[in-house]
Amino acid sequence: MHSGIVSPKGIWWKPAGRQERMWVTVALTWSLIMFAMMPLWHFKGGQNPTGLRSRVEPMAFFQRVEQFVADYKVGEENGFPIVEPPPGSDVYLLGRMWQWYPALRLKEGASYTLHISSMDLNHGFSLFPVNVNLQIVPGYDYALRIVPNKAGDYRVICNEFCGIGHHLMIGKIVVLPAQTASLSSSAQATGGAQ
Ligand SMILES: [Cu+2]
Repeated sequence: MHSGIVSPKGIWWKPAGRQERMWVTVALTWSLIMFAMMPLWHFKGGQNPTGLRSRVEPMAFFQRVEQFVADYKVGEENGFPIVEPPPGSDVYLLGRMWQWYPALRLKEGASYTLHISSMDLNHGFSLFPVNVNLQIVPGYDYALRIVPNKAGDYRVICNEFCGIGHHLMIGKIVVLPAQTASLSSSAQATGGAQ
């Protein structure tokens, strides 16, 4: 019978063969490279979020979103507001079962502070077709300083399973080319008056 206390009899240990040593060396080297990549990527990867985050009650966040929509709404699509905030402003995006609210229209080359939060449960923000992924957690205002660098039609897809309508949870962000005349000047005027 084998026991962890009694040492086994006979020659039970042989030095590793050439192939085994080679593969252990390969695996060890690779794991050390990957280990070094973690801190390296933190400093060189250029992918870290800007780290502006704070706690917020879902209803308080909802009110900010509603104010944002009222201030900068420029149109509607199937009853869904399209919002074009002026460059430099705070932009709000709300995730809830099962939509991203509202649709955003941003300008290429302009900088914004994008606030994202959830009303109900965890959602995943992924920006298609570029590779941006964030966890959206209720109770937290997750803010990012962003500069859209390429005009186009983007989709926000929820990548965290959130129920029966999860696959329908698709939002819209349109980035207008830098030279386009802004539609928000009138919205800004009404926003300022409120
Ligand atoms: Cu979701």
